[in-house]
Amino acid sequence: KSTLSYASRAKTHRSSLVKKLFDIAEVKKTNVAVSADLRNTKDLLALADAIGPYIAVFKTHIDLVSDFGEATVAGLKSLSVKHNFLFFEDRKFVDIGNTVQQQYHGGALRISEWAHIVNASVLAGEGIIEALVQTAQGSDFQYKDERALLILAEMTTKGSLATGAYTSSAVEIAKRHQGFVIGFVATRSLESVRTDIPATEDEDFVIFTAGVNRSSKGDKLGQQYQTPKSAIERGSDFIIAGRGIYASEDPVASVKLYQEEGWQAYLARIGSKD
Ligand code: UP6
Repeated sequence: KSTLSYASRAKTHRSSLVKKLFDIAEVKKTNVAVSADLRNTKDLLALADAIGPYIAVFKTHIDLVSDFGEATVAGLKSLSVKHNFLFFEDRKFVDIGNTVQQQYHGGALRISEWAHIVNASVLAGEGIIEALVQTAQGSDFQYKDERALLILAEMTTKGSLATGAYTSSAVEIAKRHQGFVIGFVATRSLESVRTDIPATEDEDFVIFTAGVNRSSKGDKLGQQYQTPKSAIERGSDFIIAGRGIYASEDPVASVKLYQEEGWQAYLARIGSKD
């Protein structure tokens, strides 16, 4: 896990999108990524506007939005400018290369046009990552250097099969595609995962951790939570919280508590006092 500040990591990181992400974290003093799992445009935009000042990343499952359309995209884009946060579409691409290219770029949801960050499983092997890299680095791709990919290296659910050989393959594949691949969705730092590929000098993977909740241990469908403090101590760089924030009585009060706990744990990790 990194004991460097977001600011110093921003200076050396090879991804311009990560530089932007770390700058946002530093300026707004937040490592919160809200998981905005809401089902219509009005609720989604209202949440983004209310909690926008306190988050670094707004994570969506855009296929939950029943009235998704131009107004959704335009509304989200203008709020991300107003409040300075990035979008992460939690699409968990998992299919063959030819299919994921079309799911990412174009299609009904036009993910590549608005989502700064997306993620993919490596269940299908390295080809899925190569396919997404190919699209994002294609000559007709307008958002070059403004897009990035996280590899889903672990999952938070009970009995998850994303462990062991799967997780080490995820790390190896990420090492081979540093640049567009900026890191992982994982419950902890993956530095201790052994692979045959030595770390490059500027290797600096970003860890996004789902399954974060301040007051619950899990749900009835196998979700397992850790606290913001535990996640950051274990090497998470950005904590993803959904129901803990948006389903609470007062999402603004709630996001501020996640922000404070996440930030204090980060300061403790880098050995800073304020
Ligand atoms: N998510 C997990 N666990 C994973 C990967 N992703 O919970 O291993 C996602 C879910 C959901 C969010 O798809 O959008 O993180 C968690 O929401 P919650 O905080 O309401 O449980």
